Amino acid sequence: MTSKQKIEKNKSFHDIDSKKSRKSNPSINSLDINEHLELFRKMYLIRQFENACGQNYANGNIRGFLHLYSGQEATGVGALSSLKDSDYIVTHYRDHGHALARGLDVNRSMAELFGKKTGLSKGKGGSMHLFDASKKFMGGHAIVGGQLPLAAGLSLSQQYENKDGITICFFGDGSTNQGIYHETLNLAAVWNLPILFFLENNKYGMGSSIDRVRAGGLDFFPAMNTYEIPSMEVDGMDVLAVKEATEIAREKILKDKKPFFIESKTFRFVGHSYADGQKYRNQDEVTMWEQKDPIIVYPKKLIELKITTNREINKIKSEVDNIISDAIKFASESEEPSLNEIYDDILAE
Ligand SMILES: Cc1ncc(C[n+]2csc(CCOP(=O)(O)OP(=O)(O)O)c2C)c(N)n1
Ligand SMILES: [Mg+2]
Repeated sequence: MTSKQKIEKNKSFHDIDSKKSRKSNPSINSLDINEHLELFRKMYLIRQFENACGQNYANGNIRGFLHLYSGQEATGVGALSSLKDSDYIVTHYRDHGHALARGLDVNRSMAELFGKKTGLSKGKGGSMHLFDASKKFMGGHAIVGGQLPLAAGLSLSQQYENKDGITICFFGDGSTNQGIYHETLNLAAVWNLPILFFLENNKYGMGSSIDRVRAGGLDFFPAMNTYEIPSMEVDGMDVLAVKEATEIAREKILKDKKPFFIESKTFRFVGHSYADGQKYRNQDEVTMWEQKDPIIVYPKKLIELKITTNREINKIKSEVDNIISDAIKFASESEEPSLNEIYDDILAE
């Protein structure tokens, strides 16, 4: 039985045996080689983008806060690969991975981090505010949990205007102790909004481990019973599992006309932000999660199964490395925003 059938069989999505779904190999044969390579390409693009951001932060080209997505690539790429052009995306401040997975321009993303005029938000938003309405990518939000009601509003517009599509809202475990999290879940359930709540549970909110700050255990998805929102857990280090889970969730949302909740168990390999000594976790834990690194594990599996070759993987890597070098060049050579524009695009009521 495939994991999809297994999930369908469950009346309640809360019953899913997470251990089995983690071990299962969801749909490796249901994708063709190009789809596999595209998933790998996107994950590798994100990792290299983040590595380049780290270097350019250290040398002063990028300023302000910098939160890297390294380690969580399978989650962002898996989820966004199952969405359609008609779907809205709203996310938190750890947003570079989602932006690149959605296909936002790499040069303009990097230029935004460099604070340049050519950036996605004209250089005035920076790392936490990547935005591209033409791709229905509605930010990049710095206030923890602040994106949840915005996403609910977008999904309400889809419902009200009878538009095709759903809204996906990414958020971290840290936002689940914000009042607005519970308010949004409640209202979305009451109004039957076409929204996919997508929790990236990386076990830490800054230096706070969830077992220190959460009542009710390490799993968040069972609590969705309270809101009567169907939910499921997925291995966030397995791009295929996340892709499949999101596909199922999207179909369910549109068919049943109800919200859905996915909890993706993942891990950030780096500190909360660039300047984080990580004294709150030990190296053994990091090393354990690094064994699941999707940038290593996924191509290894594809090569073992003879779906692709080492040569093909290396070719993708060198193409991506060139894209990143070009993006750094583009960002470095772009102009700063002019002082005359400082008050443009600002709305205060
Ligand atoms: C309302 C609010 N409170 C506090 C902060 C400071 N802050 C920034 S990130 C963060 C932790 C969020 O953790 P989580 O949601 O788990 O996301 P992760 O960093 O793990 O991706 C906090 C407390 C903030 N930005 N907004
Ligand atoms: Mg977290």
